[in-house]
Amino acid sequence: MKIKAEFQIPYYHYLNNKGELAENAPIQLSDDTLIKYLKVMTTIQIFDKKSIALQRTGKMGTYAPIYGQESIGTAIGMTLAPNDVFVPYYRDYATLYQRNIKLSDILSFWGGDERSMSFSYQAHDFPLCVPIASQCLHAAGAAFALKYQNTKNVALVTIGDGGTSEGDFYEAMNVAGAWDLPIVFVIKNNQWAISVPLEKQTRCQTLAQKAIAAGFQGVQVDGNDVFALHHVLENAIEKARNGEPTLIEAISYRLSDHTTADDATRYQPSHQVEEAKQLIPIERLKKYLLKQNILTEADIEKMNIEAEAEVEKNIEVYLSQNQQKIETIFDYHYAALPDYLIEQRAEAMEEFHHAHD
Ligand SMILES: Cc1ncc(C[n+]2csc(CCOP(=O)(O)OP(=O)(O)O)c2C)c(N)n1
Repeated sequence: MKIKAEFQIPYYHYLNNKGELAENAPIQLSDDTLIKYLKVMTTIQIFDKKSIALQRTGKMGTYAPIYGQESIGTAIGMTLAPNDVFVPYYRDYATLYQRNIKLSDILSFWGGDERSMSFSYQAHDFPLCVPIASQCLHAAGAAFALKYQNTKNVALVTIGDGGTSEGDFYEAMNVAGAWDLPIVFVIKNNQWAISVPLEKQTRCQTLAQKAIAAGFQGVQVDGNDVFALHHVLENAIEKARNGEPTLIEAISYRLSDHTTADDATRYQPSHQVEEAKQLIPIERLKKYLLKQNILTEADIEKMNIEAEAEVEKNIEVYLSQNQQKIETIFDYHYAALPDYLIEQRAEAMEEFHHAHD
């Protein structure tokens, strides 16, 4: 017997929970970069809280929160170049925000108006994607196009831990390896796929090792550590520019309900939630910035106030937009509606008018 293949999965972590940076950390981030990190994460955390409030008060539809996972999307936004192609799943507000997508457009999406995802002003990025893992194939297609056109741009796609059990994920990974595509896959491993915990999702020791079967490197990174994320993403994006894909598994925790239609207290063990709360990325970054005298408490307070005002402005824009008519739910799928949908359409219109009279 001979060993035909062996592999290792590295894990990157530089900023500890006390806000101390490892002495041997092979990355330095400028004060301006770190302040931008905090600004984006603060804005998105406020956006998240207010979005939940909008849903709870009947002003928006179902919404997928990102509490506890703000740093992964922020790091992607910080490292991906404007002309690269970003292919999100549905918890990617931090990245979209940095790629100039209006927060009011994200609210419109969750308000049921998908026209807001056409991004006429950022046309090469993809819309939020709810059909799990399908975005991986779209990203592989985009990466193929970028390669075919001889650009040095890359596609970066995100997916949840549960999504990595889908065929679309494996197919996209396989073609990325086989065709040397300029692509980076980022798994936002928040430990849960709705109520299914990771240990029931897979027997794999890591999700990152799924890359090995596709013929390229998989790495794990502390998804609550902006230094490690920045380092790993920068390297992976650079490698992708030369036709070498990477799978990044960013470890985090979903400190929220799956969506506003869920109640996570029914299945997330409270001791686990308490442990995860000690690891919140924004708190860790604040500790570092305060310790290093890069920011003061007053600076952070000012940042909060400014972020709050920006989010409020976007909420006003969202609320002042004309709502789509209720019947549009039915109007764009069929050339001729089947009878049962004609009936449902009429019923929906009647209920809507009844509720708004
Ligand atoms: C193809 C498909 N199957 C099922 C669903 C229903 N669904 C929505 S979210 C979700 C769980 C996804 O979990 P994960 O990939 O871990 O991402 P997370 O929501 O935790 O960020 C499922 C099964 C869907 N949207 N699309």
